[in-house]
Amino acid sequence: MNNSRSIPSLSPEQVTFYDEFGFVVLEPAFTEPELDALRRAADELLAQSGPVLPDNPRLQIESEQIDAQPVVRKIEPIIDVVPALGDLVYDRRMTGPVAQIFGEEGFLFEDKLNYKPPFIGSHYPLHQDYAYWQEHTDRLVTVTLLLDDATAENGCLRFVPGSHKQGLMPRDDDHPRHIQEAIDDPSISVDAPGLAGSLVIFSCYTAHHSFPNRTDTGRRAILYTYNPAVDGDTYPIYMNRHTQRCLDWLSVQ
Ligand SMILES: O=C(O)CCC(=O)C(=O)O
Repeated sequence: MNNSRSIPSLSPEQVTFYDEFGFVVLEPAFTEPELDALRRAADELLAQSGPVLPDNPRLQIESEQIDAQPVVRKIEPIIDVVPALGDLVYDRRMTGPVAQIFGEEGFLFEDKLNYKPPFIGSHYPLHQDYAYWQEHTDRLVTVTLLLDDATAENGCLRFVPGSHKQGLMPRDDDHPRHIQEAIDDPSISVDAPGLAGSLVIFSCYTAHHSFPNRTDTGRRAILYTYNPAVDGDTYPIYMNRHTQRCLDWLSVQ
């Protein structure tokens, strides 16, 4: 764990940008050897998360297959599977910007790794994460660490600038968490590309989505969401329940 406080977090301009638009992309904060180690951790996570079956509670699976094989879209939670992913949670490069935004330290709230695989990586419809988390504090901030370059072509995150100031937006009748189709207009959101090692930080109210990945390389990203320390360490109750369900499922395979 790297808790050095000398690492600069957000500049005044980045704070202003985040306050105004609800997201900010930071220059790469991780070196190539560190990224390689994390990419290996992402591979190990895939290998250790159990069979790629639709009822594996740790996995989301792409609807398209590659060579008639199912392909993982997302794994959640992740920190109990690979120690290097647990070590990253309180790395100051992840938590420094969050502490600056909260004005106090944060606790991990949720952890996941999105794979966005080559050729078949699917889109994410426009949504606000808080729609999923309404029974919790709404002071939640997600730090996305890009393991690969994220581009418009491979389906980088896209945000609706300023949407974090609007509260929860009207949602689809068919899907209680997706923002109404009428609002799901690509022209209201902007690409947030970044080089591998960059951090993409956004509020739980910032509406976001991503387009499919039709390129020949994956676009992996680790997403850790934090809550302010004043709201307590909810992970042992909220997320560990899900972790236990994943472990129980695996134990009977
Ligand atoms: O990785 C992406 O493209 C979107 C991620 C996202 O919106 C989510 O996991 O909630």
